[in-house]
Amino acid sequence: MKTIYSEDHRLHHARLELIDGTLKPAVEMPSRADTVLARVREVGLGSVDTPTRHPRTAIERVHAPAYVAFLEQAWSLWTATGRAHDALPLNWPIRGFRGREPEAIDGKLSYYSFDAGSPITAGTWQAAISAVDVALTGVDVLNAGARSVFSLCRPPGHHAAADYYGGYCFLNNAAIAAQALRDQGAARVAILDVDYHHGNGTQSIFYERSDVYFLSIHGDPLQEFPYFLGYADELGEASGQGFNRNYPLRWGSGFDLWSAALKDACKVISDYRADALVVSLGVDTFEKDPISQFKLKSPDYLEIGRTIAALKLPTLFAMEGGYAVAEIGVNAVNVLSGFDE
Ligand code: SP5
Ligand code: ZN
Repeated sequence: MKTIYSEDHRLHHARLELIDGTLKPAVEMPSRADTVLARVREVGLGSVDTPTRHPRTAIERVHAPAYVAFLEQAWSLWTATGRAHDALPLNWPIRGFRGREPEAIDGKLSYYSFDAGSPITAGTWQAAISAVDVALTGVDVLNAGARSVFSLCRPPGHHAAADYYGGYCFLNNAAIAAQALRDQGAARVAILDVDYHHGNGTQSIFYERSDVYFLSIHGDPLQEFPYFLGYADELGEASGQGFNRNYPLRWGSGFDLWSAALKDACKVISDYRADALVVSLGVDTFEKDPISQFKLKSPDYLEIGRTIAALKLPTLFAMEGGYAVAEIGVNAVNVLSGFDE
């Protein structure tokens, strides 16, 4: 399978994130993509192509234009206040607060985000739109007749909703790809999110729609980030009722429980008669992931790829999380190699 990759991901290089009550070196770092790309080349997965630029309208099919404009301007507004270090928000509205957008950049960061772990840097905007191009070029590859494609997106996207960022995600690459597939002729698209964390952004984007079915296997929100979405009783609303599925699993879950959830999800996708599949491919389910609590082992990822391949759908894999930098390449590419078998 072809890989789509852009060097522009390096432009997003956060120094510190707030985690565990302290500022630590950001785990979502450029070397993640390097490890994955090196493994793609090592196993000879297929050609590695550069993305083509796509129009901003494709982004605005999913994201609010005001939010996109905010992301584009955030760094210059932040530095205009005399700061040269990465931008982080500090407080959020809770029950009883007003929902008005502030004028000050610090207030805008809060207004358009849900966590303090996702720094905006000098190159975040450029990197984020390059990741979207990586996803949309993947869609072009599928529409040209390929059975599958690997969009090596960075920064990741699945926590980003229509008008907010968080969880290291700014623009929702997988959601933008799914929408592009719809706009270019697919009647039904399924998004299968196998990242360790719930894909809250993707879920919320498609929650009231029946044309994009979202399914996610992830750490139980009772225990795990993002905490406030991802329960099993979230089944969609309005026209989307019955077109959303969550598989929350407790900390410590291994491949027995995880693969049972995957098999159920694949049955749902098959019954839905999707025309195309987008996989939000996070490998932070790995036993040695530094911020996660599942127990998957490297060979398990081959089996995940085989199971997904059995759906026999045109499939776009979009890279999401995975922070065990040494093993992320083997694990992510195992999914792709298993799919190609
Ligand atoms: C794309 C993606 O995988 N985003 C994940 C963002 C998670 N950020 C917050 C994680 C907090 C985890 N707390 C556990 C600390 C381990 N000592
Ligand atoms: Zn994750």
